[in-house]
Amino acid sequence: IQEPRMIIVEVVGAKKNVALVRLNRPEALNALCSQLMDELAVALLKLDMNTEIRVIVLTGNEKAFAAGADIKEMRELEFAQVFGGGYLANWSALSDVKKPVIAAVNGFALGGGSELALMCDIIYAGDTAQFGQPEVNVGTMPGAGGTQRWPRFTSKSFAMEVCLTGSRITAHEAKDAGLVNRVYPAADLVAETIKLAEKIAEKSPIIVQTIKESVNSAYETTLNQGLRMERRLFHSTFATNDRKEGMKAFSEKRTPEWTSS
Ligand code: CO8
Repeated sequence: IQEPRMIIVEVVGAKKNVALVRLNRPEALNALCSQLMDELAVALLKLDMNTEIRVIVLTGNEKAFAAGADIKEMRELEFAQVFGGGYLANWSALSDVKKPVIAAVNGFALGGGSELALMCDIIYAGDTAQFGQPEVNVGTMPGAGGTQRWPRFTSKSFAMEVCLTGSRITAHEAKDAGLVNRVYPAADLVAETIKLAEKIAEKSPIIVQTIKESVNSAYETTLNQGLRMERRLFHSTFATNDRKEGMKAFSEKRTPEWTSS
């Protein structure tokens, strides 16, 4: 197996339980070519199975989170190739990850780059971040969730403006619109995001995973189906040792010791 060339994976945090994945193709503003997305999919799968890792932080560099799918790679492709070959089918790997994935967005998050951030569970941004869906300017449209997630995260009207104009919005505008939770000075962003990841990493992994699945069902199902699913998942926590330990520790006024079982 070849070592990745276009991403860097590090284990970070005081307890070494957070993975920091950096997109690392700075010469192309982290444009998401097939090789980079293949490397990312493989790395995410490995991290999802690695029991030492509790939370994944995805970032780029200060200039760009990612400036979109690789236009130079796409330029000569024909319909039959992209449709028949399932072009960029590996993009869904990120939304298949069971552990929490937090995006730390500095610089450009455009097109597929913005969509990649929207696939993450939480988005923090640096004050220089810019989000946008400029596909309309190159004669195509978002293809990795842009037209679906923007309206769910913000509003239909806001999503229409972003997708139909291709104009970029700032980190603060993205926060006001409900896309981004917090905005930090660009230089502090990754450290602040790792702090958030460490806070989540303190919790029981099995319960964290269950909560992530339940929150996601709010986007994927009707309210009634989501509520039924939430109730069932809540019931299922009673089959875990961590639920017993959590409530016992509360009664004994001590910190719980999670075993993720
Ligand atoms: N693809 C390929 N190369 C890129 C891309 C890109 N998306 N973005 C930047 N680059 C390259 C540039 O070509 C340039 O390379 P070179 O030095 O060889 O000319 C290098 O990165 C630096 O870029 P610039 O010189 O343009 O830097 P500027 O600071 O002047 O401008 C911008 C920065 C504004 C971000 C500008 O680069 C830009 O507009 N980039 C394109 C943004 C864009 O249109 N993105 C959308 C692409 S389409 C898409 O993402 C569809 C997603 C569908 C996913 C479907 C999954 C199933």
